[in-house]
Amino acid sequence: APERISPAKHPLALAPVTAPPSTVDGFVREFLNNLNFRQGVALSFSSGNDRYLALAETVRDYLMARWLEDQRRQRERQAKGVCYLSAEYLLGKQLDNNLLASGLTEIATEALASCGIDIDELRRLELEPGLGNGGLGRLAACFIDSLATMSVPSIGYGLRYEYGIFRQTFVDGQQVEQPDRWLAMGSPWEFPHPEAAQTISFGGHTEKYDDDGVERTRWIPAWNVQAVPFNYMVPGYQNGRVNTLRLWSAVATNAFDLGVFNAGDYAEAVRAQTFASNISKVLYPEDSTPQGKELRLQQQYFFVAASIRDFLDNQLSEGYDLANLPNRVIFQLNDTHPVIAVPELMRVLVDERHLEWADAWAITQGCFAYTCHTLLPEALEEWSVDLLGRLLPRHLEIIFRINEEFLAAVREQFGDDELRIRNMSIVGEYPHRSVRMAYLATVAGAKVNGVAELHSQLLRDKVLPDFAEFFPGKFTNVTNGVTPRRFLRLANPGLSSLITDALGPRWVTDLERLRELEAYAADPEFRAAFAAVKAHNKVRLATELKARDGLEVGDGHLLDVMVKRLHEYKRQMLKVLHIVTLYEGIASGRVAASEITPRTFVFGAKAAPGYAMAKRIIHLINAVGSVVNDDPRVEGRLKVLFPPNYDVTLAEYVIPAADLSEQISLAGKEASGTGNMKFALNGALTIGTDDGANVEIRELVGDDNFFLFGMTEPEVEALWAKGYRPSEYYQTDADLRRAMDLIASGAFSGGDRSTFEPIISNLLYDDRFMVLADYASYVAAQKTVDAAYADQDAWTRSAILNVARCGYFSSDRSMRDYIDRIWHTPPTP
Ligand code: H53
Repeated sequence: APERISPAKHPLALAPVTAPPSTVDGFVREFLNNLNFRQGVALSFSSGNDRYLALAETVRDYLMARWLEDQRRQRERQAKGVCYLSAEYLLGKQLDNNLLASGLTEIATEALASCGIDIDELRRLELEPGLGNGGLGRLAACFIDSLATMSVPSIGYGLRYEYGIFRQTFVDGQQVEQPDRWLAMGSPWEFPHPEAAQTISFGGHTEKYDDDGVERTRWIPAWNVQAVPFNYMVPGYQNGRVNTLRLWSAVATNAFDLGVFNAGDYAEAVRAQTFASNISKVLYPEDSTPQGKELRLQQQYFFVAASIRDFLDNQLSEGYDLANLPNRVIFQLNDTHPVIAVPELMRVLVDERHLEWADAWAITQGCFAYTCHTLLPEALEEWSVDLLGRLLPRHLEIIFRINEEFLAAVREQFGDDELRIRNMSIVGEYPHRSVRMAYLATVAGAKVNGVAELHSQLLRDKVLPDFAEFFPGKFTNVTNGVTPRRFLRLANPGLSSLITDALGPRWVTDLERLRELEAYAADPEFRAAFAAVKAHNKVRLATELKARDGLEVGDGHLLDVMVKRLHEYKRQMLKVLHIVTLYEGIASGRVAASEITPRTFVFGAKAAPGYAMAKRIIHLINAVGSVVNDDPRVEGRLKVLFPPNYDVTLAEYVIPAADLSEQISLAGKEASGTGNMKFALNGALTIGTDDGANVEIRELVGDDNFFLFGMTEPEVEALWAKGYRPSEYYQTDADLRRAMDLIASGAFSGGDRSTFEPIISNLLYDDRFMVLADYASYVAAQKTVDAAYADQDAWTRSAILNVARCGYFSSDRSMRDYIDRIWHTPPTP
């Protein structure tokens, strides 16, 4: 706990902390102070990075008074709050967001201009903290933004990876990963608190002991590591509220026992000890396909153990009665990654605080809720009993006991139905003994939610049906959302002004107001203005891609965008087959180039470094791109662009410029998707399957404003049941055959037929994600897109209706649903 200072006497020490004056002069003074006194440079000799850091510090200074006040109040009020536990936060750049939140954008721009500085140049210098892989990490970032904006008492807990998601480069069209040194130039947005470090333990064994006649267990760990918290401000949108994101960094403990190591080998002893600091070194780059590495389990335990201890030690009032904990906090488990928090809380309550097991279990069940983000079996983490026993022996015992009592309860209800018991056991026996973290979370959580209607339904009916039956009422849905601050207000200033001119400014925190735009869709003047914004955003993207990567967007082209992680289930291959079909048609002379709607295809996608097929598909996209872009026969008609290193910063250019949003996963595979929401909100039309949140987007925008194709989830199931033979589609569909043959012929690999052979064979003989089955339907839907795009005015009308009808997808609404259905944590404005 922080040390208390005896009452201060100086009047300044008694006054509340105040922000500098919100004027241009006030800003200039603060900025120069920071430049001189913190960066230690004079303006005339400062580097761009100096100026960026001083600017960031200045924005921080303006937010500081509110932050300190909010921290004080949260502690004083002891209102129920949310601890969001997430291994990933994909934050994006902070400067612009924090300027917007504090309402300082104009003042800062003018202040810097008056010092001869172009604020845009400083914006570019910021490196985004890429502390996440994709949808799940970005969702966490949207949620903490909404919680601050809605004044919900909350704190985000996570890991401060020294290296975030890798920087993607292409060498001969193939992905090469580079380390992301995001901290190298300084990190002005974080506040380290080494004095508040926690000691986190691993390994060793457990033993029973007699505590005045009570038998207890204690854990004798083998090694420790220090968890140092770094705090980040999470400002609400112009509401004077600043919440906290607390990320943990691992540091070796300095106490080490020389005797344990080679006596006298000081250097070796130090080296062995510092390996502990590896824990927060790097983000694992797999999105929804975890690799089960020991270091990953260390990361997970490290951050949740530190977070729980931090909450119990620092957020609760003196002498707090832990029986009331469920009325004070809800720990939201973001996927299975933080689920080891469940046995950790049990261990703290039983072993350290000496509560009875049953009481501790009741508290634990009241304090956790679990969000499942996937349907892919390989994404539901399992940890081998061996590994858990070695790394966290006490936690393994606790898990066994939880499981024993749970299975006893199951037997009581269903009798000795051994198959059911085996299916529901938290400890799986095959192919090796392992702990099923999703089951543990489901048993422990007060609620379990999926992330879109369809997903929650499939979760209940297909993934966890026995649990849904055993725990009626535990399962619920909260459809994902995205923050309108970053993904509309900041990313699309043109559309934002247009909306504000029409509706006033309140849509930014009340996105359902966009409904009122429906009336404007009928107004030719508004349509023209809307189309002009889209055109402007395309130019902005074209300029950026040219400067960033030397890429050229086709003039007047339909901008057709597919940006997301590279995964077979997301089916980038379907998009490739469409492009090759268009190209082959022209190149072979069967189709006149003039018949084709000019399109620029934009891809953005990172592949997990160990995912060979995904990397091969990246290679193929680049290979198709270089052939298509160089072929004079399709000049002016088709372009394929694949800027490397798609990240939040690039997303903010790409999404507002898109005409067509590709959401083409196999039905039943994409839990929700959130890119789909961002595109629709920015006036792109979706071509998509009946999957994830696409279903809800289509319901809201209407069939006329959405290009649906492909099998439904029940149809997919039926086809599997009947027996899926992809090669039959190849045999019977001439367009498909020609496209696949062209790839197989080596046309995109300098005549080498082997380069992409594994892709072709996989499609022909395996095709787990049924690309070939949906190909014809997809190509037909793309023809409908062409026809629709020919009527520009009607297209614009549809685009406006997409914007108007997607207010539901604000993450503010998601937060409201979490509060109503799961958390019951009222805002404290
Ligand atoms: O989470 C998103 C969903 C998306 C889903 C994604 C996700 C990850 O990014 C990582 C792991 C995981 O289990 C799920 O694939 O469909 O929109 C946010 O809920």
